Amino acid sequence: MANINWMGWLLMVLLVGNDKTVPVSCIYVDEPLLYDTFPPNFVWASATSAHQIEGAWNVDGKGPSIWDTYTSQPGIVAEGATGQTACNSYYFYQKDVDALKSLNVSHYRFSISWPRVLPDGIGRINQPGVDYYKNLIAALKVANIQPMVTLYHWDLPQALEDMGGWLNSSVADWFEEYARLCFTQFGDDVKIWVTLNEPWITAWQGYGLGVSAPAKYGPGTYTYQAGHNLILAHAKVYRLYESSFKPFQQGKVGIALNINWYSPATDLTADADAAERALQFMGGWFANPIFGSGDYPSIMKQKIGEKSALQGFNQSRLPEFTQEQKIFVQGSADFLGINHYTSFLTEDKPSDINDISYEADQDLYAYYDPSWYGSGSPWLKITPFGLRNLLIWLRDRFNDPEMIITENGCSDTAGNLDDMLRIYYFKHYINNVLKAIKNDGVKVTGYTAWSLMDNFEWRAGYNEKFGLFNVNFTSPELPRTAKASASYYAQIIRDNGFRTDQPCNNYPIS
Ligand code: PNW
Repeated sequence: MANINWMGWLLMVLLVGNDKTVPVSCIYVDEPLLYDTFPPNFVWASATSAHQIEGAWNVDGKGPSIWDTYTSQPGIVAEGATGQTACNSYYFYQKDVDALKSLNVSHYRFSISWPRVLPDGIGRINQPGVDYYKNLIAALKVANIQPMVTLYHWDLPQALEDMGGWLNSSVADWFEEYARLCFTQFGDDVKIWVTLNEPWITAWQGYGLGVSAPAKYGPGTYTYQAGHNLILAHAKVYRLYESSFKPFQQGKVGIALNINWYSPATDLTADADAAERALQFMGGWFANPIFGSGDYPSIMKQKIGEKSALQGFNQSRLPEFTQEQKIFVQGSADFLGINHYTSFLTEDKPSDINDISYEADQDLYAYYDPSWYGSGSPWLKITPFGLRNLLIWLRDRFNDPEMIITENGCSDTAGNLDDMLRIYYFKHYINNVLKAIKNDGVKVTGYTAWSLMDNFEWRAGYNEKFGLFNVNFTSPELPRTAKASASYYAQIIRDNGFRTDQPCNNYPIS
């Protein structure tokens, strides 16, 4: 036992300490757990997305996506990696279903590749692509696992990007046509739909900073235009489902927003305001129109409006919703999906007025507390308290919506099977969800672990591994092997919560 602890400590330092040294005393100090169970029928899931796992990027009639285009350029993705093969789930989906079965999950969150079913984005249907998802759903049914399906996880058909992509307001009509096809083809079996995965990433990284496909650069302008079209496209698809499919398919439709937690760095009111502003700019940007007033947060309208005027724009860089659009958008979701990973400390800090960007518009400085544990991703620090705080914040700001955690998880770079760091992460984040439900009365109805398996982690390639299952990428069969965290997660699901006599729940790390 002593030996195992020592090994664990070493591994922990190796995994956690790749960008700093973790004080040894921190490693064994666990936050006290709440030993209790989740509500009956709680949704337990794990997730992937099409481009990250499917491979088969150009077979059976699939059209190229903006990520296929983006990763074909040299120097973009770490080590020139691409999603061309990835986990080859287009062929090996039964392995994924087997892995899911061993986790005891009730649901599998996966995404449909838009260009696989509509190679040109609109028009011509690619039947082999439709059949692939039918086969996957059928295999899930045999395993008694329900699908939770994301319509858009970043892989826009290149043909639509060639017409302006998310900057073209016609994108709402294109997205509606695609969604209608999916609801028609798969809606008898899919009862939980997610329209968009993380519109924040598309708007800010895809069209603002240009560090994600389609790599357009307009940090203070395109960002908000893309965001606006994303919200309207989401609402259009919600209304389509509500009027034409919900009456007989009886599912729910939501949106998955990635929202960090922001704590004030000090007791100063200015820093508390800065933290609130950061949350509003990240979460409120999309949640306020859909779950709140039907419009952007007032702090965004004020800041961007004032700065735009000083910068010589003749109108705000933040587009306006018409009265009809506000009514159309408000209430356009049955649940709020939350992708949550990490937290920041926040200070008030006025930006340079010549800096025309979404980031500068916020007038703040956000950073990580150096005492927080790291992970395999530079942006991901382990802060379980953040998830509970975020859930409470969302409940209070957006009318106590039903929430599903649509992603939560942690990376390492080793992909080791003895993944104590990930067990630590899941234990404490999931326990904070339980506390939010039991102690704070937040309406969370499901939890999704990101990710089912190591996969194509976008610009980080295959270096940052989020999987509950290891994938051996050097073997052509791409075998999936359960990590220790997979057994731990399966145990939590089996118990529907935290039991005192579950060894991992008593022993702090493993
Ligand atoms: C999510 N952040 O992206 C995506 O939905 C997944 O496809 C991805 O694999 C996963 O998280 C891990 O990265 C995020 O900077 C990217 O806060 C960045 C952030 C959050 C989520």
